[in-house]
Amino acid sequence: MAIKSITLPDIGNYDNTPVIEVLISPGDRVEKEDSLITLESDKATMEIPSPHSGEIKKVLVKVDDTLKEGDLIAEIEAEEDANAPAAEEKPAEEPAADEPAEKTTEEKPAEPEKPAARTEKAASSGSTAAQTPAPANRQSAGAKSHASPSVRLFARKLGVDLSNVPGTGPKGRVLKEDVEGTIKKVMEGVANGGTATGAGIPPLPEIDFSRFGEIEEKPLSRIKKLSGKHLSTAWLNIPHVTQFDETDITELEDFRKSLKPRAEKAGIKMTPLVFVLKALAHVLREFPHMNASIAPDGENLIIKKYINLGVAVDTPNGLLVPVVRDVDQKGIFDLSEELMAISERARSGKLSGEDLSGGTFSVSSLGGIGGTQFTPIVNGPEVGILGVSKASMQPVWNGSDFEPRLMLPLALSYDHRVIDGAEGARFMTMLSRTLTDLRELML
Ligand code: CAO
Repeated sequence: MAIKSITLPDIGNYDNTPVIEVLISPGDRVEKEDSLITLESDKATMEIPSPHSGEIKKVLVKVDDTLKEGDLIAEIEAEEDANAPAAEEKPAEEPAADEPAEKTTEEKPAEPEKPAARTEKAASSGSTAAQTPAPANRQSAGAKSHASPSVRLFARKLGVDLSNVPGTGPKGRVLKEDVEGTIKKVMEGVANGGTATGAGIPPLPEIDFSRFGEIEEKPLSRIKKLSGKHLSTAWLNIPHVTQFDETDITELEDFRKSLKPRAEKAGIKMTPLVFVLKALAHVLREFPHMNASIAPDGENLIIKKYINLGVAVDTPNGLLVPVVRDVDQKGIFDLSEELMAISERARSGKLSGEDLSGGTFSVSSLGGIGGTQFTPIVNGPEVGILGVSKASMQPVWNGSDFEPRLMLPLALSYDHRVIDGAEGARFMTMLSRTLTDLRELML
């Protein structure tokens, strides 16, 4: 073992090139070819590799120093270079397997040497490829993202993981603007009430659709923009499980029809949904964890002793979720009247802030439209949401025959951090039982 000086090798026609990054400290162990410092001229950045393996004893440069060939970089207690692997004989300019063959203007030195010329120089000076600075766009083996050292430095300073930044440069190279764009998107999400969780998720690619045909660009409604952000936040923050069931509501439907004349007389439209709300309130009493929210510190569960159900309403401008309060304390007629009033206010844009707040669990019914099932997104920070699809007559086996029964498809999505699968299944089973036999409500 001997102390050896590491000097700046021939880097082409560059004098007084500033150091933008010092990657080593005294005491660091480096392998041959590990980068020691990064230089950046006005046209190119390059990492200077170590010619030896060993322990760094002294670092003789600092950021903003300017270097020329032969200047001292560091002192290393070098190990013997026994049996230098054949790969080390490879000229630095030969692109790595995963590296783009071309280099951008931005990345080329001002007066680029022909790769062959630099190879010759390395060989004639007795230096190995290891001593020749790697071009700026060279990636270390196994590196996931293509980016120049200056972009890597920029990302590192801002704590951005480059593997999360989609590159828009040639062959997917990550540019400084890509890092800036990622940070901007994250900051917008946070500023708009999102949480930082999931912020590292790469954005979808931006595509110029007009390249493929005629397009028309229309602004999203204010409601769509707001609900879109809320839905994304809920989707990203809540580990969802959706459990499906089909409930026999043949008798419920007979009962509803029998009440219809009375309801019509009172000017009320009584749909299956109010029965679902009533049954839900009953089951939520038995499953208080479903009528809860995780505390912001993530350490506690806040259980609500009131049952206020948010009902998703389809409006011309987008989805709104007004809240029907104290559902457990109201009768079917009152609930029907309230549901009619609140959905009318939602559609005519007359909901108040009060109407839209205080929900403890939500319901999304597409039963009046169609479809057999869908997976609703939990209206966080609530814990669960019930999706209701269109009931249909189906042949159901009763043990000896097929019977025509009216079956209602239900989908329960819940936050799996709060509700275990077994609890979710029990909840659904009790809800189904209650809807099939409304006498359960009296128990
Ligand atoms: N199965 C079969 N028929 C059903 C049904 C079901 N599950 N639910 C409702 N119906 C019937 C009703 O009985 C009514 O029939 P009649 O006109 O013969 O009486 C018809 O479908 C229309 O009902 P409705 O939709 O007007 O009333 P509702 O009480 O079922 O729902 C409301 C009210 C406000 C929830 C609903 O109008 C609505 O906006 N639904 C859309 C919700 C939504 O967009 N969810 C998706 C959110 S997530 O993207």
